[in-house]
Parts: sequence; structure tokens; C-alpha cells
Amino acid sequence: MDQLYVNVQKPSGKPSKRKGVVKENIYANEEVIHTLVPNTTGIALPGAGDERKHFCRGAAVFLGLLCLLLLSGLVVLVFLFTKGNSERKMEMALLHNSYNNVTRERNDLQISYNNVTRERNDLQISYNNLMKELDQLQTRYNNLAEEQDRLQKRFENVTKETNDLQKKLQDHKQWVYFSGSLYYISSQQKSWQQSRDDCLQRNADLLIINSKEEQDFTRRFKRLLWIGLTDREREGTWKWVDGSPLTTSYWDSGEPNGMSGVRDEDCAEIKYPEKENNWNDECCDFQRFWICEKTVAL
Ligand code: MAN
Ligand code: CA
Repeated sequence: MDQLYVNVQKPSGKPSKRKGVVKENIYANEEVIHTLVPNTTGIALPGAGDERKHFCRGAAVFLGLLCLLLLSGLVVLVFLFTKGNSERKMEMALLHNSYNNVTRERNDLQISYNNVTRERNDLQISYNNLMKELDQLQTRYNNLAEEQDRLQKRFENVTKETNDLQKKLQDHKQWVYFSGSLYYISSQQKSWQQSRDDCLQRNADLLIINSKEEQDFTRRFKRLLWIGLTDREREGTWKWVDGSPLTTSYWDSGEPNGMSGVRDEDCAEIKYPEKENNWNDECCDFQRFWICEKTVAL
């Protein structure tokens, strides 16, 4: 409360003793001031009064300048402070912006990272599924490959069987039944021995003629045919291929002539199908068709 009465006397008329230093200085100059005021009027005269006046002016000017300087300094300080403040604010704003940008970028990156992670997981799942499928397909492929091998072998076997059956059927077609026997007429020509070997391979032998009916039966094929009769072992002694001797014969007239001196004729053939007696002895190496006979077991 005492500060309110700094430059004046308190109502009591006595200055405060607690702030005595300031009050004493101010009231100390009171007399000087009262003394200077009346001297400002009238003609200025040189002397001690003028010097004081000049000093006071100089002091006032100095004080004014000082105040101006201080004021300028203050203005500058305020300006600098304001400028610094605004710069700082600007920097803060920039930093804030940068922070926001970085945060946004970070969030975007986080989202991208999450998306990529999700995609990676999806891809991993797809990859695993594909691998599983690949495994299954591989197994299926192996099974199919095995199945294919098996079928290929089966196909080859069936093809072979078919060909064998075809051949058998073809062969079978060439067999003719007559009076308790099956007869096979060849479709190519061979020597007598080769012809016999072929009959033996067919579980048969060259034809043995045991009757007039059988002799007549052979004529229907209208071909020169080797029959199972030979005198290879002993010239002039004709034997059937089963070793039985020739009892009833159907030689053409003048046969067997043996063609001695020209060649050996040790094998019998049916030479003239149009004749009842149609056998001829011929060179065994000649190429002829042949007839096999197989007895049918009843
Ligand atoms: C040919 C051959 C002989 C046969 C005579 C008959 O020369 O077939 O075997 O005896 O003809 O003329
Ligand atoms: Ca002859």
C-alpha cells in the first residue's frame, strides 16, 4: 500500500520511512526545480544560469536520445522476438506438417505393408494349395502312366492274340472236312520235304490215300499236289508217310517211270486232276502245292 504514495506526501503529511531512499532523492531536487522555473522568462543572459540551462537541455536531449535508443532497442527486440517467434511458429508449423506427412506416409506404408502381408499370406496359401494339387496331379500322373503301360502291354498282347487268331482262322478256313478227316490245301508251293514239314507243324502229315473216294476227293482241287508217298528209302518200293506199304495205287499210265538217266523221281504227286488215275513220280526238289491230312478223333 505504501507504493501508491511514492511521489507525494501521505495524508498524514509524513513520507513513509520504509521506502525512504527513493522518496528522499525526488524531494531533494524539488527546490532546484522551483528555482529553474522563474528563469525561463525574459532575456537570456550569459552566466551560471545559462550554463545550467544548456546542461539541462543537453541532458534532456541526451535522455531523449537515450529513450529513443532504448525505445528503438525495445522495438528491435520486440521485432526480433516477434520475428523469431513467427519463424519458430513457421518452423513448428513446417515440422508439424512434416510430422503429419511422415505420419501419413507411415500410415500409408503400414497399410501397404498390411496389404502386402495379406497378399503374401494369400499367395502362400495359394502356393500351398497349388503344391498340394501338384502332388495329387503327380500321383495321378504316375498312376495314369502305370495304367498306360499296363494298357499298352495289354493292347500289344491283345494285338498279338488277334493276329494269332486271325492266322488260325485263316488256316482254319483252308481246312476241309471229308469222311472222317480234315484236309488242308496250301496256297504256296514248296519241295516235297518242306511241304511235309509244314503239315507236321499243323499236327498233320501229307495225304495218305486209302480209298477210291479219297482219291476222287483230291481231284476237286484241280491242282498239282504233293501226296505222302515216296520211294526215297529204297528205289521202287513206295511207302506212305506213316510207313505203310502202297497197296492200292492210282498211277497215270506209264508212271512211275523214275526218269532214270535224267533225274531222280522219288516223290509222288497228283498230276492230272481231270483223270481218275493221275499220280506221277516226280523230282522231290520241285516246287508244288501240297495237301495235308489230319484224322478227326470221333
Ligand atoms: C515229265 C515229268 C515226269 C513224267 C513225264 C510224263 O517229264 O513230269 O515225271 O513222267 O513228264 O510225260
Ligand atoms: Ca514220273
